[in-house]
Amino acid sequence: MALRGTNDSSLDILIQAYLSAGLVASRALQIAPRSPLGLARIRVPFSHAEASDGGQHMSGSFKPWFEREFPGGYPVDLFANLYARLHGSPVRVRSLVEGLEPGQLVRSLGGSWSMQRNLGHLIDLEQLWLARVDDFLAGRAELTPADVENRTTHDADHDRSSIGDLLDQFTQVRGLFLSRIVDLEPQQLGLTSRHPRLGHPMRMIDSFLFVAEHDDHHIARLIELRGLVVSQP
Ligand code: NI
Repeated sequence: MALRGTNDSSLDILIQAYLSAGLVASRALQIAPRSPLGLARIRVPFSHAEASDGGQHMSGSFKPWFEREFPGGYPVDLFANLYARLHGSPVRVRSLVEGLEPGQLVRSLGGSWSMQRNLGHLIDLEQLWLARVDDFLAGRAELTPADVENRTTHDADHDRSSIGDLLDQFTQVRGLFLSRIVDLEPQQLGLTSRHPRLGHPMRMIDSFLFVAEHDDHHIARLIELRGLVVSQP
């Protein structure tokens, strides 16, 4: 793929300009600028959001992660678009924690994960995504299974880290993942292996859609949490 050679610093400047334009637009619509997308108005009952894994996966207005289905079929010739989505996740997360106090970033609402723990969880899972790329390329019949109880994230206590360190770590591990997939050939993107939890074959490119959707799942939660910690001192 012809993505290598992208000037990351100039790309980041463009992305920041894009985000700034969005902030201006939200101000024009009189949406509270500290509440991206105005989602502070959405109230998820946290007793309902509690899940067996500690409530980190949203319910209410959000579909629980384990109820998601991935039928496959993502076009291989749209890999660059998927790559762009995966590339943008660290910047999107950074925009959502900007301006918040340390106490807001580690605040747990209704026993669910704080903003920092959601970010730490994204960092923790990057090893799994890398391992699965290796599984596809090695021709393994089944992908490396996820730790469905998220023990790593529960044990890591990401609330004790600084937000700056967590952001840097996510940028670093995602960069490693991107460098691993950027040069894959279309034929490699079509390699298939069985997803252990979903119980059906998955192509490598569809596994990247799985990663992008998992990013969005937790980024949506970060948007919601940002609105809640700002509006509920
Ligand atoms: Ni998750």
